[in-house]
Amino acid sequence: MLRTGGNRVLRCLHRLTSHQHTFQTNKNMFAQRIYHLSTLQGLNVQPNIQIKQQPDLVTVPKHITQFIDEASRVCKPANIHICDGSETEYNNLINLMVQQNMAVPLPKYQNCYLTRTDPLDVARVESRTVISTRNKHDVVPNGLNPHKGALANWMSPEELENQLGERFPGCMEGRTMYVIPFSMGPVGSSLSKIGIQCTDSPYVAVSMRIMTRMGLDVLKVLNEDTDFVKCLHSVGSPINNNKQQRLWPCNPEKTLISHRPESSEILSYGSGYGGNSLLGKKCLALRLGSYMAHKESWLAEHMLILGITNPEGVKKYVAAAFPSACGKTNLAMMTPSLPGWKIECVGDDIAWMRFNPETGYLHAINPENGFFGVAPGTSKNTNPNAMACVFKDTLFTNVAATNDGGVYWEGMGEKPEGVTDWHGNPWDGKSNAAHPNSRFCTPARNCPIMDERWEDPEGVPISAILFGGRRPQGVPLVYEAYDWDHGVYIGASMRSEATAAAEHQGKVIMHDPFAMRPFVGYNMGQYFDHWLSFGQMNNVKLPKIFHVNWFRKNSNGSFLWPGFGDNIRVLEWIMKRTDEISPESEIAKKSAIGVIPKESGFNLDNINVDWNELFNLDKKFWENETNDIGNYFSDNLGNDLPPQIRKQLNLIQKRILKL
Ligand code: SAT
Ligand code: MN
Repeated sequence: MLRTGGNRVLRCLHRLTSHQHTFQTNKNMFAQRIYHLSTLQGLNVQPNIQIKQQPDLVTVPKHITQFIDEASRVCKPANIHICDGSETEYNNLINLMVQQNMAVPLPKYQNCYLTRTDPLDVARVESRTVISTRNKHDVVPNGLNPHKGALANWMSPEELENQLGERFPGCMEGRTMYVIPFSMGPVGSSLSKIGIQCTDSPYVAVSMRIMTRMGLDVLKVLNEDTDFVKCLHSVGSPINNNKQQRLWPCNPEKTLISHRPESSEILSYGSGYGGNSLLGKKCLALRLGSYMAHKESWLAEHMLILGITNPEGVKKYVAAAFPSACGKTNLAMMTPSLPGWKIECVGDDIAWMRFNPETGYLHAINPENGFFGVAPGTSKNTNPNAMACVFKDTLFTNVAATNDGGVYWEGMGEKPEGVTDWHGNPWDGKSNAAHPNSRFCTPARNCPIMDERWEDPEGVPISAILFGGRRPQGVPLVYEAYDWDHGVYIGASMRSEATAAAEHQGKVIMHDPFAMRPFVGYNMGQYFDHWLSFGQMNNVKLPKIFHVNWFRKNSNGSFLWPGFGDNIRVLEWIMKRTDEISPESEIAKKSAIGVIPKESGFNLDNINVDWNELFNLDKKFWENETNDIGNYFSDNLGNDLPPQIRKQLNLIQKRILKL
């Protein structure tokens, strides 16, 4: 039985991948169809087409209706709802979630809601995230002794077909399938990419409206030639299967987040949360994005983008890669502690960048339309701009609630009385009130410091790229690469303490090249090569590359650097360095690991820090560090490691000997 069901879906899903073929064999079946924008009941495509009359008609190109047809044929939803992205639709969906106890209104704020997920569905699941290509080597480098989960997980096309066949047939029974047309990047920009996500989760539909440009505007720009990414998502909990329905439907045992970069498809099953289900974000903008970027000579990166204006009015843009939950949102929205300085936000998580032939600069756009930020630790002190956005039009997930209709999380400020924890139980004051990976999902337009060019289809010119992570030991506050290859080495050798953004337990220091370890859509060795290749380009203004670490601790376990608004001091030094060529200057000097600031050339007005400890380079630490990095490269990349990266490692190891 299962076999038959599986085979049927195999064929259907196969057709999803090759619409050329579908078009030829089903020419008559797929006559151009006009979809009517639907209300909540939606329209029922299978088996009888019941079209609810609406005043607004949109003609959807055939290759797109084919995808919707195929998705509905396989998943068998009770209704189909084509999302128009309107406010009315958003409100209707939210009301539906409230009726179904999937969302709770937060009357203390304006248009804010709280959702609590199943405790088994709280973060990205890297162990069940796979990339499927014909050749394994297109995804997995030739490591000599690959560490499990160290780089992308590959699955063969045959195995994936089987896995999908066990999951998707009938998975939406009894549910509505929402069809979400979305654009990553401004609608119509040549840098943007279109996706169509079919999902049975209203939570995903409303979140996608916040995080992407979604709805009618996208449908209107589609034509017969529009490439789009096919995104199919199900919570994996059909209503007609007689199993007890959970308030937050999911299927943790069967979760699988799969990507087929060669046919631009994402198929995600079993999880309703975050990067597992909002498929425009990590799946499209990073995994498929990096794959496309490699082919098309651009970069899709896990980076925030910000503008810095100094007291003289000079403005520069910077992009920075840190792993998930390491403070990208805080840096992107920083309130500088130094007078006269201004930070403006372009994006907090993802940057799509390409060299602009006219300016020669690397231009970056933020493909997203909102922030899916970590709530714990966000406060009026640490990120007043985030606090200014999240109390209107925001969907909170897994934070705690207060009895006056507000929210609470660790590090938000004073502990209120009468808190309900993220499980929905009275808080005992000891366990976590909010889940460490609890989030706010809020539109970018709410942020008071959005940069005036944040939606510029040309992007903003990047002068510096920062790499960083949580490094309690050994790694100084800031250092600068000697040249492009050294900078690429610094990205490749990034490490950071694990956070709650994925399933990793404990505070282990993980290797995380370019903060892209969970997000690279192709062979990491080729990805390093791709970065190196920009160093060979003519007529380009390469950004300078830096490494930063706000998290170094002293022997008592206290942070050596105040961080947050004081990080402007580091940005000030970086901004000055983007105008200097020589590694040695009034403000900079050489070190074993890169160019570091001179104490006299760094703004320490009105703060007290232990400069020597902050910049101390310990020979033993750096010997171990570079050995670990060398082993990581051999184990996981083997002969796919570009020789230039090995050369940089050797150069640093030689310099360290002299420490
Ligand atoms: O869940 S997300 O992938 O969106 C958050 C993150 O890991 O950065
Ligand atoms: Mn992220």
